[in-house]
Amino acid sequence: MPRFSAFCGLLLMSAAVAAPAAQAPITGARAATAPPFDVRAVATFDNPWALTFLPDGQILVTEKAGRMLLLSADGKRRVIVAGIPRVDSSGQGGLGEVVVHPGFASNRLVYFSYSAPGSRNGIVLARGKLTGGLDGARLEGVTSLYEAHPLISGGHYAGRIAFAPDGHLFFAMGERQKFTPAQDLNGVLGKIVRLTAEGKPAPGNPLVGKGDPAVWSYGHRNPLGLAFDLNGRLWNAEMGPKGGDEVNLILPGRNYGWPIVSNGDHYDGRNIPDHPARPEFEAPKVSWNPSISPSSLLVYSGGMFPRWHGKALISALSGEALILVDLGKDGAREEARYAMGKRIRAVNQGPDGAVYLLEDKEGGRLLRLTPKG
Ligand SMILES: [Ca+2]
Repeated sequence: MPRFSAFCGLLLMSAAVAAPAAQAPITGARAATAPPFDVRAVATFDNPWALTFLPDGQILVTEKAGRMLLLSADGKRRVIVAGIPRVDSSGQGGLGEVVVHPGFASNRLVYFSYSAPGSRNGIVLARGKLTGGLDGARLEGVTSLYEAHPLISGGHYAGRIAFAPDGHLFFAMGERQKFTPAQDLNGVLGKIVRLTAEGKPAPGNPLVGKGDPAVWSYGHRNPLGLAFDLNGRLWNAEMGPKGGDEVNLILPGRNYGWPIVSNGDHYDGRNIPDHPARPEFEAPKVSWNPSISPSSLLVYSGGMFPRWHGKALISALSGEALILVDLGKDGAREEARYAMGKRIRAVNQGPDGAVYLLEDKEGGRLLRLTPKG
């Protein structure tokens, strides 16, 4: 099942473990491991971006240009979901994340993100109620619950959504390639915010009085992966600049240092001090140089791949791989890298424990991974 299901009801925010002082090793290019899975293509899309599963196995997929599709569990039948607002799909914008509410089976609520039309815009968190099925699906009553601010033009948006085990919603936003917004606590660009399921700043957020009341953590660049692990800890994966892609353990009120520190450097070659130079900022638990371009992060909770249980799977664009990361008590480490030969835009898990990937770009396929037969 999607990211939120397999948690016991721990009280996690406050129980999150303290960050160890140790600095993450910088990982270089790594040899691929022989994959323990068979791959079957089950559908094809035009620039797919995200996918999620309904409890019965049907699949929702977003395409960057603005379509949401509902597919049968086997991928063979599909329908366009009506009711999606118009999106700005220029540059890195478009229709993005899609997840279902933890209580979807009874409330049918679907949450999604998109970049709104306009010369200056923000990534929008929206919600609607899924009605109908493969004979005609629609999101009814679509409402914008939250919009990133300040409004700005261009750059990367992120827009990843994760429900916490206690029902709060975490929303990750990019700094739009404008650097300094990630450190400005009056705005939410380059931040992870913690919201109620209605999109309001959640009670008890850590920076109330010091900045925007929604902010949970800051100093992020392009946080495209966001998921809770089986112990209730929140992890992200984010794209660094040239090098310096990261996996971070996300703790309340912490500053992850972008753009002051990065294990990568500017695209034009100018140096950015590495994390060890400024230990007051949270250092990544895993960092990659050269880049792998992490596009999403799943914490695997199924039984089909016992060795992956409780570990993170990261889809990689430039890395053209699925990367297995062991989430340890005090750190994390890359455990295996499975070459996929294509840019991978998203990873998620079906209700039966199979792992699904979306390839990037036009003609991107939905791949179903099952243990090697
Ligand atoms: Ca650096």
